[in-house]
Amino acid sequence: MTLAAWTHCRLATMQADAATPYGLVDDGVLVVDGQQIAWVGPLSELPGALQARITVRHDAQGALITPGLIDCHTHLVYGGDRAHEFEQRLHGASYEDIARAGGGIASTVRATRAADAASLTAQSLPRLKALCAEGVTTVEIKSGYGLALEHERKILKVARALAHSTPVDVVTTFLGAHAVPPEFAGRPDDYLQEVLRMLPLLHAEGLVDAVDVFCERIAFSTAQTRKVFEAAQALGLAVKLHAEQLSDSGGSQLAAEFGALSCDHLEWLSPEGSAAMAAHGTVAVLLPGAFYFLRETRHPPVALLRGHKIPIAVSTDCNPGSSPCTSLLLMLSMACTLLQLTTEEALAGVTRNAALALGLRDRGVLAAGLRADFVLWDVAHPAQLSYAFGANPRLRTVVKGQSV
Ligand code: DI6
Ligand code: FE
Repeated sequence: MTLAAWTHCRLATMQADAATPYGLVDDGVLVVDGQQIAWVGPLSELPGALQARITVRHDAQGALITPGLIDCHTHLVYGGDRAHEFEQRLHGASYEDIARAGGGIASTVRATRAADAASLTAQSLPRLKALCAEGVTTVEIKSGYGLALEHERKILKVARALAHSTPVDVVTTFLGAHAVPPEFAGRPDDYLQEVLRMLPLLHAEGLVDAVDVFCERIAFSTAQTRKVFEAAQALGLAVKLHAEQLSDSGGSQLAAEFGALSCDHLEWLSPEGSAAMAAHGTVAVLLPGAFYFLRETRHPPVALLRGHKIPIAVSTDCNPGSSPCTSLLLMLSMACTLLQLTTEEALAGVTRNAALALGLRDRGVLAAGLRADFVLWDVAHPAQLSYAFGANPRLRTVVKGQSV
């Protein structure tokens, strides 16, 4: 058996109950046993018996080591782009105007349906590789630009297959209830029945890890969302929700009632919604890229989230309409600058709390018994990861104990 030790490093363990900010350990040691972390702590406390069994030594040369980053909300498998809509918005059209006029999500649905699996893979892989290049080791990918069985299946299969082209772990989410496709125009409830038909079929094919809905006045109502959640619950699937992004629809209360893993966006979250999320352990996922790109002025109520001790995650929301972004490090900076998170909250948002948002208990912090997913950075202090925007100080990524 191989026991490998990483030494000469500073560790940001991100353990929730750590005595120091970021769970910082100076002159730390990380011992890896196969795919798992066996021990983590200061060199001075490394047990002699364990030290005697170490067979491989890696000198980290003063690097900072954090858990592997987790991007817990992306729509990165899609065809085409929407740069022309960006131009329209700069000339005064709003995101909702464009959506109502048949652009927006519908235009990406056209491009995604037109792309075969090979083309969709070719278009999406660079986005996943860009995330990996910044130390991302787990990515959630949603469907939702197919909106018909064969195309939703194609997206989810491409998402699963991408995991084999890169070292990252991919978690898939069925977002059939993202928009009403053109063939169901004016018949949203008929389309909802189609969503309810697709879900068990795709689940039976092993393509669905969780279920999401875009609950918004330009998308699906809370009553429609409830039907999708009931279907997910019947299959034993976890749910999450795009909630209170453009208006307060009350989606967060509904999601919390279903024990949702997360509610995402939340600019318009009410005190009642926040209380419901706190009561059910639902994570708040903040998406500063969409806030920035849509030039929102309404801030997610961070003080309310803190007051309720709701875990806050941060993600790219990588998608062609509201956040064409493949940099999770940039989201750290924006989470601090635009949404006023602390640098420690931002880093917890892409590690510990992002893991919670995906229901993954085996990663997100550096602790014995968890997956050995971690990143070596050329920085002295973890605040520098949020501070220097546009920089990428990643030195090396280790996934399940292997350098990648
Ligand atoms: N909320 C979002 O921010 C994305 N989807 C969603 O439900 C935007 C999707 C798009 O505009 O293509
Ligand atoms: Fe989204």
